[in-house]
Amino acid sequence: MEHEIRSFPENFFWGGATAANQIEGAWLEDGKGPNIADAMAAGSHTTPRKITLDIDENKYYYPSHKAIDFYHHYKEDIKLMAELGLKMYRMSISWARIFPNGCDAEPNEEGLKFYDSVFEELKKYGIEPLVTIYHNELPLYLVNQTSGWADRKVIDYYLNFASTIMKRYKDVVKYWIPFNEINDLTTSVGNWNHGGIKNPGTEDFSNQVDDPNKRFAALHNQFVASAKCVIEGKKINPDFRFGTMICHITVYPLTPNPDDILATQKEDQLRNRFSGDVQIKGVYPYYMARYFEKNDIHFETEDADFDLLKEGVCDFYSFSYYMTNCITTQKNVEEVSGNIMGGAKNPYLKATEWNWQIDPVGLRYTLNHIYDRYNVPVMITENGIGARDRFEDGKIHDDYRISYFREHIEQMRLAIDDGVDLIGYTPWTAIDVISCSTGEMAKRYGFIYVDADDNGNGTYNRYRKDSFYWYQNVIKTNGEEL
Ligand code: BGP
Repeated sequence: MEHEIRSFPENFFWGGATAANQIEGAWLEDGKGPNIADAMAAGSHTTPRKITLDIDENKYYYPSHKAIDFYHHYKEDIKLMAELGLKMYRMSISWARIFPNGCDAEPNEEGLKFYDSVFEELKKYGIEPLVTIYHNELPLYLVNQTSGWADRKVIDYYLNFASTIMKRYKDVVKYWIPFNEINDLTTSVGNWNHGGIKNPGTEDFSNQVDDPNKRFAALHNQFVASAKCVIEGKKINPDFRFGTMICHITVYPLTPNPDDILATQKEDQLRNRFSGDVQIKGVYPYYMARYFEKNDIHFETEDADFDLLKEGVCDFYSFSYYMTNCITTQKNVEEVSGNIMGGAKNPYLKATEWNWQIDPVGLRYTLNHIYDRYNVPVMITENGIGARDRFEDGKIHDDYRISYFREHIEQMRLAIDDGVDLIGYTPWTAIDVISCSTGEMAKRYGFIYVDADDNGNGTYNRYRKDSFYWYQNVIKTNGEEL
């Protein structure tokens, strides 16, 4: 007997995502202070982004300072998102817009008002906000005053920020993500934009000097901060729902050689499972103690931390999914890149211009793997293709983006058919943003095109891409027409 493939649930959150530092601009306007994203100069696929504690605009171009100027375009942008049909908008709140130094006694009212207006616009169109509290934006002052997230004091500063916004927006925001891609701190690339850690000798983003003691201290502090945020948030409004946000780099063994299988398991444990387990199960998995011992990694913890981790678990599992990579013990294999880690090239997959492998079937596999492991509702909070768009006569024919999304959404539906409780999808990105890893505008992800180039030149006018109309119909038909 033939079975019909299950449809997307009626109340499925079709959405789009962004992050404050990649869209807002207005980096020092209305009382905002500088943050770590503001200290990253522009780079490219081949030129790494420089990290400069002294921001020198005469010497470097810093893309976040203007970004796509969402700060002055939010009404127009949200109107376009409404036209697109978004049911959910994932955005982040800039800590330094609310507390310019990160640890000020009073919040900056102008900053709070800005997000009041953003939420008001979203409400007008019935778009549900999903707010990332920390998306790679430690206020720069704290980098100089503390050792970034490796310092336990930052937990309290974060909590003060998180409580301030959760109280202010308690009636308009229900869904929260305490940390974006928290597991990025399992790699050295996470030091700066996740941990706010700049070790002596670090000059650029893609080649950072690493001190695993500090890095894992920072990760532990973020776990504790996340748990405290969940506990505090539920007191503010018991209806709040909190999600993890794991940068899920799904890994496959390159060959059936048992050595490759084992190496893949180890990689998966460290990069993916570890952080998800802490935030959903509330415990450090057994293998981490041994990992710290073998690698001589030491950091400060308090007994009470482990009770907090148990109590402050997240309600749903959300993750970003861009690519899969292969793992092998063989040397000299062809390699591919990724947002936090690369791997060996998979001969069955194609890659983007930035060498991220495209693997829609891997998304179904990943969804099943996650739901099987955690048994809580699942949301995909980032997925998309960074590509160079051609802008001609106000049109952008991005059929490659349509194909990418079509193939991934087909696999999402199959995962739902497998029984996975998938509740939402907020692709990266609702509108073009500046790239995090390269600082380029040219690496575009959006359904909405922004006329700006890598150096901040352009009209900043917005245009609907072909993918805009395509996704609009996907949402309208609840995923029936792809
Ligand atoms: C994720 C980040 C996003 C985003 C995305 C794409 O890791 O959470 O902020 O930028 O990757 O990466 P990139 O901008 O480097 O292409």
